Amino acid sequence: MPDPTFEFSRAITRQPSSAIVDGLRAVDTGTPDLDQMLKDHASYVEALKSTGAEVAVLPALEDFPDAVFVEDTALCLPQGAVLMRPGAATRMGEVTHMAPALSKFYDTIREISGPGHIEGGDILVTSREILVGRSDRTDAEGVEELRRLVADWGHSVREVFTPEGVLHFKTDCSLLDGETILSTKRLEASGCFEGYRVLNTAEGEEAAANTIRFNNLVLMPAGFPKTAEVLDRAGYEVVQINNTECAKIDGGMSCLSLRF
Ligand code: CIR
Repeated sequence: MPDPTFEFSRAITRQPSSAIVDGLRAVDTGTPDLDQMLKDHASYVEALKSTGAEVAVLPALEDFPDAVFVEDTALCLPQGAVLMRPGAATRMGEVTHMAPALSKFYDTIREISGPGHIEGGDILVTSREILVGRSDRTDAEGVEELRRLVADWGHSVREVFTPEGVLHFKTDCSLLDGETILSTKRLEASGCFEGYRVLNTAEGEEAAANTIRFNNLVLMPAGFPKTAEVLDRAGYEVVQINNTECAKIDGGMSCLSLRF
């Protein structure tokens, strides 16, 4: 039996559009370069495919600057998919564009209807529960609606908190296997991972926390050698992907795909 938390046969991604220059960001550190981002995106898709998975690349959406970050639009579980309700007003419409792509693979699709908000970047699915970090994008009502929607699928939802000033819960952590989490020290200090095995990002390399375990690989942003070493020593097969352009608009490895 595959472990549904990291063994996947499919992924959905979306081509970056030229609107990426208008992507949301907390701090302006420069304009993302579309050509570089397209190269990085191609490397990311290749890495996913190299594990044997089928990877869909949806067409760019020129009206939605952040649409390349497909993770925020849905939660993919073995029993069905749940369409999200992003807390960023400019990202709401992305969900409508994701629904048809998901319906090709899922018979059951549920949706967060509101009034709450929730984005996929705040959701970490482990082998025992679904952790949802409240953040500027995900509120208590959004968490509660998700809890109700997935209860009969046998999933329990635990509300946790995203550190102040951090965009999403998974900006600061990622799943390495069903029981192991890579986390920044500041997030682990909140106590939310008690009972899990936790590996920490190296000091000054907090931006390496957003990785993805995808089948045999861990995809991580390039440029964080000490954290790469931590993962390597722990026995993970690491692939480093340039993330300089996505990082300018607060995006990373997990945001770029839906995995199921
Ligand atoms: C945003 O602010 O919504 C985008 N610029 C970045 C989204 C990153 N998504 C993620 O971490 N799941």
